[in-house]
Amino acid sequence: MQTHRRVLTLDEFTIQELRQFPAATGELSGLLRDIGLAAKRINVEVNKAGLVDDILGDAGSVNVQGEDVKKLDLFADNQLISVLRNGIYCAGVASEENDDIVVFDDEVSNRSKYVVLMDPLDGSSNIDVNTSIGSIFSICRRVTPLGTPCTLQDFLQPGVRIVAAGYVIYGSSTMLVYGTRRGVNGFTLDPSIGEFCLSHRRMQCPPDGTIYSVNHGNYYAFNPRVRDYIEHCQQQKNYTQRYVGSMVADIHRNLIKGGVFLYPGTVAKPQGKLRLLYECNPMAFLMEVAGGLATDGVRRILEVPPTGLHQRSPLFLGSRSMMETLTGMLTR
Ligand code: AHM
Repeated sequence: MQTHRRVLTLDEFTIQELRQFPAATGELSGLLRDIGLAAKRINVEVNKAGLVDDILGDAGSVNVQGEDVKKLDLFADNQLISVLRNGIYCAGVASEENDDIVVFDDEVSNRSKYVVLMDPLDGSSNIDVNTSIGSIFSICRRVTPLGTPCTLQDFLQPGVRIVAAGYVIYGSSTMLVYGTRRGVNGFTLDPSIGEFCLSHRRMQCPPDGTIYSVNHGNYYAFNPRVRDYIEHCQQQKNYTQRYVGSMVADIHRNLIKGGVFLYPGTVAKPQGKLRLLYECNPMAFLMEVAGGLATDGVRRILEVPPTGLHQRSPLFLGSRSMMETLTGMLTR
């Protein structure tokens, strides 16, 4: 008789991991469970886009980055904040959608040792055209004393201090990918039971690849070294260019298939577009744990000292061997 391998849900997986560390308190697992719950709620709304009038389109405001805020951006932000606020594992949140940190200043939250940094809905300019979008998060241990409200200091930590990071991709299927220093694992949402189930165990970015992902429309605004690298890619017979314009989708593909993702600075925007704390750091953390590399062109992304919540950074990340060629060309 054929026996079916039983798949592990996200909760079962985090509990199994916990069992290997009897001293662990389970707070990080609890936080991941909360984020998974918010992701499922966001997924339901994302899937309704196109059917329900009041989901698509602009919310009519501009965020701190100067970008149009979409209604789904706000929905995702509210869901994540409310789940984390109602939980018992998070002291506060920094979100791309909010100017300032959100401090959950109550007795229980003040005792929580973690803070969460997030881009609730990345690639939101793609919502209206039914293209993959994502949520990105990282979790840091706070540096201020437990029992007090968290402060900005807890959020302005370099990426090397990240404890866990991940993303949710709302694509042809919905996946939650998260990593701790022990490894990166991917969970696919099984809509029949409403659970994220382990589908990609111990994800490793192939050491080499053939995909390069960059917005060619900015080619003439890039510095000559970046252009040289793009030309180098064009000259490789087996290379192919893929760019969705939704970093979660672009990086998820490259993580699985091997490749590099570039969002360099331009003449007008030397620091590029992506935010260090909400986008670059979590993706760099995952990529490094999965065996890849991530830099701002010169420095390891995870070592860049944050000076402001919404600071931007150029980003280059992906397969180790391609990244070595790229950084060699950028720094020669
Ligand atoms: P958005 O959330 O406002 O859409 O911006 C973030 C996105 C990233 O996901 C993506 O990599 C980048 O912006 C694409 O920018 P561009 O259109 O300049 O290539």
